[in-house]
Amino acid sequence: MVDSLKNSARKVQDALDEAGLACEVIEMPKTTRTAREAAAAAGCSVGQIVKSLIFRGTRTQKPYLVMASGANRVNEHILADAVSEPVEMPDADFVREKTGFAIGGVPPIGHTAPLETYIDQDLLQYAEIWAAAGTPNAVFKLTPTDLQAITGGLVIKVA
Ligand code: 5CA
Repeated sequence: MVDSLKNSARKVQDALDEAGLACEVIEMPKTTRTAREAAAAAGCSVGQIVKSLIFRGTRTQKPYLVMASGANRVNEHILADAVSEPVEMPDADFVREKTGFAIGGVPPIGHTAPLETYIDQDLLQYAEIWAAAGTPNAVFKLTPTDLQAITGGLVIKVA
């Protein structure tokens, strides 16, 4: 029953509904805090897990959201080129402040404020991908096309 969702997962379900996407947030019995754990819980490959990573521009302090394949490590130099400034990995407080969610559950949508978003081109090879839905055990399944539509993200090579 959707009404049993935790507040943070409910926020994501509401954002999905508002975006007109027929995606259902699922709370797993086991942790989905890391990409590997999420893949095990969803029964998919690690590459099909969408990591929602926040980077910070070192000049502007602006947050950038990178939706990366769970199989990839984001190359900060490539991202710096895309955003035209050096980037760094911020601390957990910055992530919570800019997204409204804690690390381990940061979703692609439903953030405190809209975020400039980039999508790992490697995610486009899959028919279905899974993303975090607000908490360390909530996920939802979507297509790469959906991900582009709901985030307005620019597809780039990140790894
Ligand atoms: N729920 C899973 C799968 S969707 C998940 O959220 N994975 S994740 O990769 O998107 O989020 C974890 C990421 O948060 C890590 O890859 C890392 O980039 C970042 N992270 C973890 N710990 C910290 C920390 N202390 N400070 C800043 N970033 C961190």
